[in-house]
Amino acid sequence: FTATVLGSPRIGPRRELKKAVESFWAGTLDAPALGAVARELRRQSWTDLRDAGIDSVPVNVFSYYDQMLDTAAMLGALPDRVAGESTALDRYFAAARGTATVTPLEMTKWFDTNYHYLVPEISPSTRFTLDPSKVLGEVEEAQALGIAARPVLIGPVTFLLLSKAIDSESSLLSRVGELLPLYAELLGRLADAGVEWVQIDEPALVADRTESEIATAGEVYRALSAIEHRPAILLASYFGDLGAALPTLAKTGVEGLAVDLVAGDPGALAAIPELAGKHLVAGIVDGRNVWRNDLTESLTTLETLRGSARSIAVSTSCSLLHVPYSLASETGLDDSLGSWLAFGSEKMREVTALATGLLSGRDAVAAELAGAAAALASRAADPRLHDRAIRERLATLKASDDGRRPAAERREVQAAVLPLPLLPTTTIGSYPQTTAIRVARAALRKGEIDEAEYLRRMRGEVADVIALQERLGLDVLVHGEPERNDMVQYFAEQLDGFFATADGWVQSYGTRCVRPPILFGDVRRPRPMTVEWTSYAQSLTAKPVKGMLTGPVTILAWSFVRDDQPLSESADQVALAIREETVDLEAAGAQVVQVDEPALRELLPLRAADQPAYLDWSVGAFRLATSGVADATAVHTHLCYSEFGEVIGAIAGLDADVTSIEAARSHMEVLDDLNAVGFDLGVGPGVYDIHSPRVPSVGEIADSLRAALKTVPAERLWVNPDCGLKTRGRAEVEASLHNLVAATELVRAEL
Ligand code: THG
Ligand code: ZN
Repeated sequence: FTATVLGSPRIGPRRELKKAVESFWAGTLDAPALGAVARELRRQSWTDLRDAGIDSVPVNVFSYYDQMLDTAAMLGALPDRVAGESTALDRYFAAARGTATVTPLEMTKWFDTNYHYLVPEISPSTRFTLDPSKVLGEVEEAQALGIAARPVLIGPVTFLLLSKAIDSESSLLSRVGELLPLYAELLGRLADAGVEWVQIDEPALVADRTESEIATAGEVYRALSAIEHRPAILLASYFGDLGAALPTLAKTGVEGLAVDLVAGDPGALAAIPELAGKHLVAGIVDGRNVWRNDLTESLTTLETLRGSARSIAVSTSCSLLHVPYSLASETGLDDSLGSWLAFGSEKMREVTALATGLLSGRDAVAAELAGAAAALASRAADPRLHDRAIRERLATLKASDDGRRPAAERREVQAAVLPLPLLPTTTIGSYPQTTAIRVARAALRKGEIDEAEYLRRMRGEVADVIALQERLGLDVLVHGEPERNDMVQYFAEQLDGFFATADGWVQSYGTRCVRPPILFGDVRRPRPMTVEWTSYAQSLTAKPVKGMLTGPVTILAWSFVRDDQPLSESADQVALAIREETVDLEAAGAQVVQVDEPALRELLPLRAADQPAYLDWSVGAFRLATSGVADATAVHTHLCYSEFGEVIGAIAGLDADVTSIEAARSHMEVLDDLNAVGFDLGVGPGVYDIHSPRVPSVGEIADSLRAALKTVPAERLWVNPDCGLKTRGRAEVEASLHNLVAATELVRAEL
């Protein structure tokens, strides 16, 4: 084959799958009807690819929830606790999202993307068995439509490396021998079905791996390629370079290798003599970002690779799961911005144009090359990408800013201007997005109410949340963020340099989607973004109200970013805008300003060698964003997604006066980790898990606090839930916070 993609989005161009699955959960759609929606989405996706000229179409990339969960189901590795559910689909969804009695699998980030996968649990009692029905079913369905189907599997190495070992200390990779016969049987079944190529994904091999892990991967693919009755194997990697694993894998008998030429280095391929016998699937169209491809430059790269491999197919760098379906629905784009972009459907056509150019010469695609070149030229020349004033201000500021005075000095000043009790209580920022809020937002969108009426209703919500917090007796209040949908979208809508899409949905996990804004130009804050809300809330209470902002790293992590300058430069520009906002909040009377960085961990590079530079610029951007306020103003931050690991040292580097952090599920262990890196600032370890609807008792919150006090002196300890409350119901929140305040009073009395 000559043109392909490594995978496709599956949620549906108008999020049809989300709606169908949620209806199934609600009991208003039955399983056969859900199956019909899914089948139609697959048909549409495959025929779109074929019609764009893709001559090998990935199948088995559809999923009702997640591809790792699908793989666990295929290998008989769903946890025992779902066995009681009555159908396979019920067992599948029970593992994904739990039931009244079953806890779901954990969810975590898929490499350095904003997609989350479910973490399979493998215990010594797990007996792997093959259930090939999903993949064989999709192959048959595609073949019936006359589609050249290439089934995609997650490979055994990645499956085990990304799973969680239960009741065992040894590496799960040692169990790969149990999976090999299952993959072997599956390859035979696929060959029986007439499949020519199978794609086996091993993205785990682009992260740092030990020699022994790489050796195991080599053995696995030597064994699988030694099987006689099987399709040709395309071993796929993405999100980076295979590095040391590349020569090992190239020496195995797999027929094809898919490599990421966007995140990885095409130069590394020339040094591998074994590639000469293989089909190289060159991932040169970025599957993670939305910029139109520089087709001329890509063709040059592809032409230089021609000598290294037996044959070359053009592809995306990774699955198109990570970009929206199509530009067609984005009507709010100006002509130039529109011409710079490529979403999923446009990327398919870039792939086929490059394949044609490579096969038949540049003249065959002259119009496509000229179109891309014109778009690139227009982008490079656009004044919105080069704001002299912003760049000069940033340079001056960076040269002159010496950051804040030492934390201990700040603490004294802050305690004098804002006396607080020991163990101050607060919440992270958001309160439940009530039905009234959603109704008002929908009515505004449909033009049923005007902006003034919308604002009036949102101010009513703020007043309710302030009254609630006063009734509960919390110490530092928030306005509750009723006016924000997604926090990143909210800021992007107000900053120059960002485009907020109308319909650019990307799956985040399960049926949940986000619309990442597009950072295309230099960032400027035309006017204050949050000051009116905070000031209004402050006018209703004598207690301090926190200003609530999102930090530069998180804004970038959840956006499509510029590819024409280093991410660190974009981060500094966003930091400058946030800094201006903190200064305005302070001028309006805010004594506490919170700048959240929940995604600090997410952008961490996959390879250790690249991590120090990232931590340096990301921490630098946060400090730039927060060092504009006076010593008397307390800077708070909030981090979530428990596994802090390599970023724990950076948390101290942020130098925030108070850090609230997810800790409830890790039983306060994170506090020991913070101590170990010398962290001595204020800390609010989440005292209960907001991801569950359960109301924590006074006793258990008090126990959490007593546990925290073993590691953190009372003078530095804050009391808060472990994340924002927007996904929770009003009644649970009220009951939980009531207990939080009661527990705090109990423990204060013991001090
Ligand atoms: N915003 C963005 N990215 C994120 C999060 C976020 N990535 C990590 C984490 N939080 C993912 N969590 C969620 C949680 C809920 C939803 C999406 C991602 C969600 N989405 C709505 C849906 O799919 O129905 C749509 C939301 C909207 O209308 O904007 O509920 O917080 N960027
Ligand atoms: Zn959080």
